[in-house]
Amino acid sequence: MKKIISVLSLLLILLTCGCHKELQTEKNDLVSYNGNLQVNGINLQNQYGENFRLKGISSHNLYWFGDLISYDTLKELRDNWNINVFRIAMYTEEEGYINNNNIKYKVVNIINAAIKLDMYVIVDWHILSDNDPNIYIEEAKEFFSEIATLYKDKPNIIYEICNEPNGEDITWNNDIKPYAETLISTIREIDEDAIIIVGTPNYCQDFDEVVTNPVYYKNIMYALHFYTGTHKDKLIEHIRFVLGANIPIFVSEWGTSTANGNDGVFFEESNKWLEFLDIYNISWINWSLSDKNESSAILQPDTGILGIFDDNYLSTSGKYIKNKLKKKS
Ligand code: IDC
Repeated sequence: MKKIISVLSLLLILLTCGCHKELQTEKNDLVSYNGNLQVNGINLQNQYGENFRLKGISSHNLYWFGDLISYDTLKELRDNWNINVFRIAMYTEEEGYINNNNIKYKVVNIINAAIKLDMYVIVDWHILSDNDPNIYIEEAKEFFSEIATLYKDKPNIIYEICNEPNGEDITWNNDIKPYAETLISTIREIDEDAIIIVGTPNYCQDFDEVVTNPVYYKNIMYALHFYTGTHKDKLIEHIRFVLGANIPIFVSEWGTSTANGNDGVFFEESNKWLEFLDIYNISWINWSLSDKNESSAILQPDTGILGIFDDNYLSTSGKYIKNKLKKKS
């Protein structure tokens, strides 16, 4: 009997180790393997010129939900959710950087944790209510110069220079492209080749002018954002056309809700979008790591970080997203 028990426990230990191993991040996802990323046509590639895909989660506004993000949170997301990138949404307004410069120390802490964990990290200048990126262009130049100076030698960093330009009078040709060129040249003076993601008109959904007038720098990708309860087939068809025009797309934000961040989860529509992104190997980041009472949050309301470690505290969207991230494609 004793023998049987000990054989059984050995088997159990072996089985658990096996499972655990399966959940660990594969080497192929890590920065130490993939190195400096590059853009080739519409594809994101690693240092060996192999197509490479980033998938991860975005923070919410750091001022409200920044405390949820730590080395341990990122490690768990890396090891048990399979994320290989984390997006730091540093709002400019709404208690963000403009009136609260110190938020940049939080940004730096998260970047440092991601570097230690061998993960990619996106530094997002999260404009939103300040719809025109030119409003705070001087602050943006200063901020990105500082970040680029600190991290120019680290392949982990991806710059996202303006979350979502919006407003009918804010156009690609007149406002966003000139801003992008200024910021790209500011960053490139310090960091010659990191990936830079550029926001596009109408909350990152209208590429008509981008297609005819892209920026002429290498390693640039263009942001597409969608919320599956609001943005459907029409936008998918637009993006098919954009990809056909050889414009590289990065989904730096999407949600399973409607565009207000709530009223989800839209499973069928989300599946459709993810299948579309799979076909083109497009990288994606889900909105958002928060425990706010809104359906796009991955954690149940007011449960802190519990859900990161224990599925019982995940929201419906959180469960859906964790499943999708764990499914390798
Ligand atoms: C939303 C948050 C919500 C917050 C609001 C304003 O989910 O809790 O009150 O911002 O700060 C975006 C934006 C993103 C939005 C999100 C959902 O990039 O900041 O977050 N969304 O509305 N674009 C389209 C949707």
